Amino acid sequence: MRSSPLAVLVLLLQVPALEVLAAGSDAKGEDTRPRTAASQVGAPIETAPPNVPEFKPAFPGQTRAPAVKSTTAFKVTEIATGLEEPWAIAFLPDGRMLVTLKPSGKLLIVSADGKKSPAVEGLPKVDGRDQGGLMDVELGPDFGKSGLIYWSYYEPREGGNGLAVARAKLVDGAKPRVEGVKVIFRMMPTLDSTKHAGGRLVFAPDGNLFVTLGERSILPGRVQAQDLASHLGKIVRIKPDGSVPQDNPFVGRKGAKPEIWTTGHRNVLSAALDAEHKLWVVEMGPRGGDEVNLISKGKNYGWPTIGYGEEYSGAPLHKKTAAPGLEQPVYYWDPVISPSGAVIYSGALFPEWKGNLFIGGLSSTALVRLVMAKDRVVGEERLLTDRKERIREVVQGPEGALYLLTDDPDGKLLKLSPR
Ligand SMILES: [Ca+2]
Repeated sequence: MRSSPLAVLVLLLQVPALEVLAAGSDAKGEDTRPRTAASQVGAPIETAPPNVPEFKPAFPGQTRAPAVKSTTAFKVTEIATGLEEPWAIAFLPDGRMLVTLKPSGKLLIVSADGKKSPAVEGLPKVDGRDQGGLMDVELGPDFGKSGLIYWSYYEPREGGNGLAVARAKLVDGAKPRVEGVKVIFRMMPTLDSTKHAGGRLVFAPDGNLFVTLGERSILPGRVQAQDLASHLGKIVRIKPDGSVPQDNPFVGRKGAKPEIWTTGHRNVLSAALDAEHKLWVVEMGPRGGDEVNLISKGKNYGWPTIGYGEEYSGAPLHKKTAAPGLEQPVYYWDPVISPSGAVIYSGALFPEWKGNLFIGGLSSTALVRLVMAKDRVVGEERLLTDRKERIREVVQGPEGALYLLTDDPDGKLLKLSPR
């Protein structure tokens, strides 16, 4: 007999997106034909006025892409509840999941039917105030042999904190623990801030590790996003042992941090590789300025010089949206979605989603789906809006379902699979 320790609640998806489509397409009349993956309406899913109407997109489709609607019916299963502000999921080879809890710094192992392990022992203390704590977790590329896992966290330091990345051997069992903890990267300088330290980890197929960072929100940090002597506001690329790949773009430049891969970022909480191994990130922007960026070695993504948003006070932030030598975002949102967590779908369960960029939305309380073509966004859908939950993380499970975490003191681990 099989029994689950938790009642598994299966919610059938409603079709709120269709209602939004109808509301957004009233100029053309409601389209009542059956919709297919290819059927799009011209109106964007976003109907609220922009915060910064004076800023216009650099090219058609850079914002407010046409609304699209998934045709594959799916269900949402609550795998686990009672997770205190969970942040990230990493799948173990046997289908269990490592799940991080941000403020407490706890790492749990959660089984496919929702059983939680005791907290993994041996992780260093985190600064769990505000946006800080234990962030991402990933298996090392050689996990099968080494058992190494990697995680990012706000490291308490003299004079403040900073993002750190550590690795250790996971020792599984009834009382799981880590052994041989080594801090392999420390974002410098240390600042006294509880915000904007990034923290997403992505292993590239060549074994190098991308770590996304942020500029700490406070003004002394913000200006460092353009400073090669600082890690703040950068994406860095390191080897699994923390050493610097010699083909990093600023290796050998006097005064530059050699770990830097790209510059000019505000706070990157979402990163994913596509089928061609290109790195995509989604940046938490200012008011009216969340961005999707396609990351290329050595490029400058503009923060705080250019952008499409404004200060949350409403004060102007950028004189211009474009400047020579500064990259344009592939896509931006005004109003914002507050992105956190992203995956590019490659599974077999939802053929119509292949190559789509999924993003967890916090303030937007949605799972945002972007349909991509030739490195541009050609369609946008907001899923799960009926649940009204802040979505912190989205990953693809080994069988091709999507797994999500909700951002809440009573956070949930959700599975999204075909009905
Ligand atoms: Ca930018």
